[in-house]
Amino acid sequence: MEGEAMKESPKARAGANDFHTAIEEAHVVALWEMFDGEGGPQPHPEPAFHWPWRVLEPLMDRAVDETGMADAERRVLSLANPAHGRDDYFRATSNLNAGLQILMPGERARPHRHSMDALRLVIEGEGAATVVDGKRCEMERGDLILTPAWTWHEHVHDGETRVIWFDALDVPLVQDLDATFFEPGPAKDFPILPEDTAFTAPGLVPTEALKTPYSPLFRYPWIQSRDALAAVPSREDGSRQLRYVNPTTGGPVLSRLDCYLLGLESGKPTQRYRTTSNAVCFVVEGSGTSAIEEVTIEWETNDIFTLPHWSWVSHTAGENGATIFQSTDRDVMRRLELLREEQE
Ligand code: GTQ
Repeated sequence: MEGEAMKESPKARAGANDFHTAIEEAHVVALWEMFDGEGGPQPHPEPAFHWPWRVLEPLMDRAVDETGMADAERRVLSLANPAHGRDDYFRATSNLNAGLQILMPGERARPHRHSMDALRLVIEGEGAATVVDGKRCEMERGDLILTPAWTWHEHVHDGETRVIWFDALDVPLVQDLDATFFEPGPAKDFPILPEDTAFTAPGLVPTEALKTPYSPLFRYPWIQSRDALAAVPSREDGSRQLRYVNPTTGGPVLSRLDCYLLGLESGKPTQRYRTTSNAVCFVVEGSGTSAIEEVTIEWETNDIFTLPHWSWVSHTAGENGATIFQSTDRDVMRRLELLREEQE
């Protein structure tokens, strides 16, 4: 037996070793040894992750003690998903960054622009504004404010209390594509865009050709989004959904961030679905639970949690129903012909 093994295996093994040494030296990899050729995204995406407001809120106050706006470009706590490691601190989920930003009365986050798309969903406070390419966008709870790629933006605050908002950006995708550009202010050379009031009549848009790859509306006020969602017919599972769109194209508000508002009826689990796109959820109203593959998240108002791609998802709202804002990379996946969606 041993003699036989001595005759065949070592030779075969030596051959294999020679081969593996040779391919390593040649900087090539034998693919047939790496893939089984079946299934979805491999390895499976990270588990869903949850950042509760009760944990983050005290840290925002401490962030104010830690740094003044003279020293910080932006006072942001970036939500770093542990599945991606602490060094990858811009990844809340695969392609999406999220964070919380705080500005105190009288403070200002100076103007800059970057190649990343960004948006803000206001959590609390009054009297702050984001100035986007010279347009002043007031920030009130639930408002969506867009700061599209390469638009100048600064945050100012003339109010009386702290202002906190949710930030979402496409940082990981732009970093992976190595297309990050950043320029500090002063802001200059704004494109000429119609005032937001030019879009406030439903179904009417200016005929003047707008060449921006983003919505010319930079502010989507909460009172309008809330009333619109309330009027949307419910699906069979009790959920209602709105998409925030660029009124001139019907497409996503930003080239690489596609936003939705989801209304949930109390106690009714939504139909399970999965998609190749990723989402970061911000709970605008209510509480509930979400079953996301093997993870169940119990969320409350102002909590943030992720829906990683290709994970089966079902949400159930608590007593008074719930409203969830979702920032996604869905339209990126669609335009790349990589969007797959399934419902049970
Ligand atoms: O407010 O411009 O969360 O540049 C990360 C990068 C916010 C901002 C972030 C940014 C900003």
